[in-house]
Amino acid sequence: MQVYKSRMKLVSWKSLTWIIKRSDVVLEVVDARDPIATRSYRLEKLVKKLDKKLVIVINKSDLVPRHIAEKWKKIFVEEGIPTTYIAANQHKGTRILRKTIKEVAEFSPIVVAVVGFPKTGKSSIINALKGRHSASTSPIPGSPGYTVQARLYRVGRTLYLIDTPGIIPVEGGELESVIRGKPPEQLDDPVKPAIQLLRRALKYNPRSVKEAYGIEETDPYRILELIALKRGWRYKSDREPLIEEAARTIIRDYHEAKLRFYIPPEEYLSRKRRTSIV
Ligand SMILES: Nc1nc2c(ncn2[C@@H]2O[C@H](COP(=O)(O)OP(=O)(O)OP(=O)(O)O)[C@@H](O)[C@H]2O)c(=O)[nH]1
Ligand SMILES: [Mg+2]
Repeated sequence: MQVYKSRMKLVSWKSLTWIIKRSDVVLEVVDARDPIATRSYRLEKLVKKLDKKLVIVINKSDLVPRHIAEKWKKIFVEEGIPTTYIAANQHKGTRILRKTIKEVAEFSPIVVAVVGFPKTGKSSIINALKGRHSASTSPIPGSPGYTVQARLYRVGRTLYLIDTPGIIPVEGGELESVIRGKPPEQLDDPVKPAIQLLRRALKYNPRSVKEAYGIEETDPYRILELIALKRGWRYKSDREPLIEEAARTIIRDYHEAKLRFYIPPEEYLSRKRRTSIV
């Protein structure tokens, strides 16, 4: 297994502000599997303050049923934000995205900043809009190909896209901050987030663990042990299962969508209803 020791670079809010100031439209890229945890209210506020146009792009929509992507789109549109969904790696949804960008921008040429948490598919969206692979991409945070610095790409004659490194994931809840903020190799404790991921996977798609690992077990800790044993990962000292390595595998497999589940929009809606009553 390859281990990437390089320090991951994220975009600072200072440079993000600089980039947004120079843009007309900001695409906030979220992951269709969990759009709320990969959404940044801080970014949305910043875009509003700088008087720029915001578009939410729900990417990786191939990983959720179509009606789920539609529902998320409806939710965000009702919140007043133009939204489209896309499967960037399959170049699906690009025509509507292009149309949405042109509708919200008031003039041409249009400068568009593509912004979002690490690994939401910002660079893939640029490639999909360009129609060929120009921006480098990668599956795991910090692995070779992730975006290290902002870069401008031209698409056609009137569209300029700025690719950016991931935003520091401080808001998406602890799990997203941990798994998107560092390469899995650099996590001091990969077991805690992996257990959280497994709990979610089992809750939202009870078959996910069986499908990914052929293991029929519902205790997350035991699942880690079984994965380690299956792959022969043991501590040299006492031959106990090396669960840290199994935990890193879980995190990688979530990024690569081998561990498949998604958060249903209803959960967000009922939470919203509850908090608006209080
Ligand atoms: N299933 C699926 N995978 C996608 C999609 N778009 C991108 N990916 C994958 O997600 C991973 C991350 O994509 P990138 O385009 O590198 O994401 P990024 O947001 O630019 O990542 P950073 O630059 O590291 O912040 C890659 O492995 C892509 O192949 C999509 O629509 N569907
Ligand atoms: Mg990138």
